[in-house]
Amino acid sequence: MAAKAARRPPAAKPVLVLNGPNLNMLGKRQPEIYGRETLADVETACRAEAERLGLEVEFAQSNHEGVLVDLIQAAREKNGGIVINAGAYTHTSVALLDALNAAELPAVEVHLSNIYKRESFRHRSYISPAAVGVIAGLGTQGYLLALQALARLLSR
Ligand code: CA2
Repeated sequence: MAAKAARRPPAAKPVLVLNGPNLNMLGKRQPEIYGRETLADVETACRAEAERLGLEVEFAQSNHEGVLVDLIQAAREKNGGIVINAGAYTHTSVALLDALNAAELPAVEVHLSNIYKRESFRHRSYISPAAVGVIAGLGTQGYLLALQALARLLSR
């Protein structure tokens, strides 16, 4: 009889840290809102935190809604959870909401700024209904807190 293929438990799959439009500009413009750290600095900090937590991470950024949908669709098989800062698509994208719901993975929504302190159009998130939790206003620390939350959820 053929041996059953060993399946990796979901917790062993890497967490996808996904960033949306304009987040590649972090640290280069509007430091008064988004701080001085670059997206490369955020990736470095996430990798260090992930190592401390015993998680693997994959980091991605795109300015294109369809590319973000593709990455979320692929995550359903490849990843154990998602940390997502969807940037401005947070406030507009039914496509990202649908993709996150279809992925059926724990997702934590992160925003660097406190979106509730800003313009009213930023108060509405289309993707929050697909998230296990939302972190806003804590700068880049929000990504690390999101990884901590996922590490705990995935270890259950
Ligand atoms: O606070 C956040 O993390 C946001 O997701 C950032 C988005 C914004 O549209 C959301 O309402 C809240 C914007 C990301 C743009 O990032 C830049 C960073 C530096 C310079 C220019 C843009």
